[in-house]
Amino acid sequence: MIETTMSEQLTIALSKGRIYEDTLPLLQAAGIEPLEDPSKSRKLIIPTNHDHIRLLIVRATDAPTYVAHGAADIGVAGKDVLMEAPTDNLYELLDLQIAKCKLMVAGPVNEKPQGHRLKIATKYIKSARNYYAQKGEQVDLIKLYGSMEIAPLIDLADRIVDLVDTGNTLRANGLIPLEHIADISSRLIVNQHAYKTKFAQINQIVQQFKTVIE
Ligand code: PRT
Ligand code: MG
Repeated sequence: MIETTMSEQLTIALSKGRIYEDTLPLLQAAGIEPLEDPSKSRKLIIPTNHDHIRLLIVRATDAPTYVAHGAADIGVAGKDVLMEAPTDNLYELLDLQIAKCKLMVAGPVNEKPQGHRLKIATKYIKSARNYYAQKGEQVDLIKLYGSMEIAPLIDLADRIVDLVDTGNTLRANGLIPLEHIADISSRLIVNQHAYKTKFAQINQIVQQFKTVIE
């Protein structure tokens, strides 16, 4: 049995942007200070004030992959991303209550009557499939990787399934939210093996994060 100490190497996967910004205060509460700002640095591995703790800056959709494969011990990922990704080898430990938004169905303000099966454009194929299956509604799903709002404007699709925060993006494109699918926030995820071998260290971070989550 290898003895685990509090100063074992720990790698944390985070994405730039809102998740990084909103995770900073949580890291701070855990006494973890990044030594560089990923929005200014091109470095993708950011050292911290602890020699044994480092941050991996990854694409938001890739965070669960790094953690599932043990390339990172823990990470932060949106529930939207987790609902699409295979979650084998992962535990979802905490709802961090950050980067909140809603997964919604949206469509044109003046929707034409449909004489056909609804065509839904989305990046969130799995979530959309589950949602319409639960409603018992047959739809055709069209996978897009971004700029979903365009699809109904040029008749690629009737509606979209996308994340909505302020609703400004929908409004700017003549769309309105129609149906609420899920409330979304970011989660602390952990590699199942790391959670056993580095339990004390990870648990300490979890407890310190908890003190600042509203
Ligand atoms: O941008 P990139 O392609 O690198 O990846 P990403 O878009 O997955 O990353 P990022 O950083 O943009 O989002 C990370 C996580 O933040 C997502 O997985 C969500 O869990 C969460 N989040 C919270 C959001 C939003 N709010 C949000 N508003 N992610 C995206 N949006 C987008 C939305 O897709 C739409 O285009 O913002 C637009 C809508 O915003 P409003 O305010 O106009 O309604
Ligand atoms: Mg984005």
